[in-house]
Amino acid sequence: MTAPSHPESLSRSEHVLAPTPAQLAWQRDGLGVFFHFGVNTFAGREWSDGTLSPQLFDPTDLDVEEWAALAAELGAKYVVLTAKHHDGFCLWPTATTDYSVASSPWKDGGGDLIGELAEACRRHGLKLGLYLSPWDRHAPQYEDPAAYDEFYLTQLRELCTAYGPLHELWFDGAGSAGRNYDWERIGELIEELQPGAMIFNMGPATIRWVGNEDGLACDPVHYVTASADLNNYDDDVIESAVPRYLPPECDVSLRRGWFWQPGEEPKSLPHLLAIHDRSIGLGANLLLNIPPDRRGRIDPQDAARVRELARALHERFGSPHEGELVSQDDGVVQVALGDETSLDHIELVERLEEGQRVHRHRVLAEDGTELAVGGTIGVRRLHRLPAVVRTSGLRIELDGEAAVLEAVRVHDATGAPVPDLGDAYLAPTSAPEA
Ligand code: FUL
Repeated sequence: MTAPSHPESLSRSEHVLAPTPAQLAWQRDGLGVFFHFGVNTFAGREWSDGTLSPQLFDPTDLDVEEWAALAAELGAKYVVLTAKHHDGFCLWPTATTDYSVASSPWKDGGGDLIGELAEACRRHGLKLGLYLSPWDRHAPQYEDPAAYDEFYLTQLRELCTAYGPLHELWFDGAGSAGRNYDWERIGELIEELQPGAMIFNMGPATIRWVGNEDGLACDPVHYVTASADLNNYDDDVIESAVPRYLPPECDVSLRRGWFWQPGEEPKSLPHLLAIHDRSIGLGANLLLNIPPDRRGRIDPQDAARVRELARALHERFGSPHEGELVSQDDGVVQVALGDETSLDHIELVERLEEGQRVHRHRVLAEDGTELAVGGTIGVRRLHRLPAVVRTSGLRIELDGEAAVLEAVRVHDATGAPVPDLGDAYLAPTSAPEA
């Protein structure tokens, strides 16, 4: 298949790029939980420069079981842990540097946080992803690109061989503007050792960053693109010679910062629900950061807010009414709901095996009243209606060659908390002080 050079040509079906089965499975997972934990947690820092003492890393009551249980309770399908943040401190006893848990008082230097979390994830049916910052402010080799590439490849090899199947490898572009890493060898190594892992944003990426750290996508959400933003702090854009199928992941922290800091508070429930609807509800994945505190536990305020969110999502979407797709002809989908049904949310699922097709859509009630309009649908699209509607069927009009829906569900969320959507939540983006 020849990849198109202009997005307009994507409407020609022979040119629509399709996801791999692993990409589609990752998209269907939808929700992940990020854990930022490291020396910064103990120093009240967002970024540090690689000089903090490993002696600081001393969680007094570390309980990864609690982390995994909370992620599972929220309905997450995967987690991503900062194996190494920009400061270079490693959460596993790597052979590449002594700047790691092996030099810390935690378990007298005998601990392996990644190993512990991998086991907890297995117990809770969660898939494991790891973040390995390319930018490393501790490693002296960083000044010598060839030496650093070897060092980084060795770290990646350790992570890819010791902890079972990895679901995602998170390559954060922060600090890396203008720097080239050996992506060819990094890609070969992943292909050899973890062929099922999604590769976040850099090099041979299979998924991309949505372009902000507020957890917000915008309609339309295109899965095929030739560019992705590098990071939150520079204007650099990663361009590929041809478009690729690269579905977005929206990352955002429950709190203001990525690492736990005293005095910060979790985002409000309406804010979190708005993020849910602007990410998962637009067909993107959501990676919600829940930063463990200095004990190595989840801050009780954070745990309570996450449980509130889980309950609120369950109230809204926990009792779906599955529509019957009676016919799909020429972009018109007739959906039977059975008897007159009350609904205030509509959920659409596009068939994606042959690529993303829908670029506009309209949803009408049985009597012809327009209920919702939008752009892309993708792996899931949620429409919240301003009020409850009663109807026994829906007519859905799709624009997009060979577009097909896989499922239509409706929800009656009467009484459940619903968010006030808007862009008011967008936060400013400046680099943290390091
Ligand atoms: C950013 C980093 O600089 C932050 O510290 C955090 O890890 C976030 C997920 O990505 O670009």
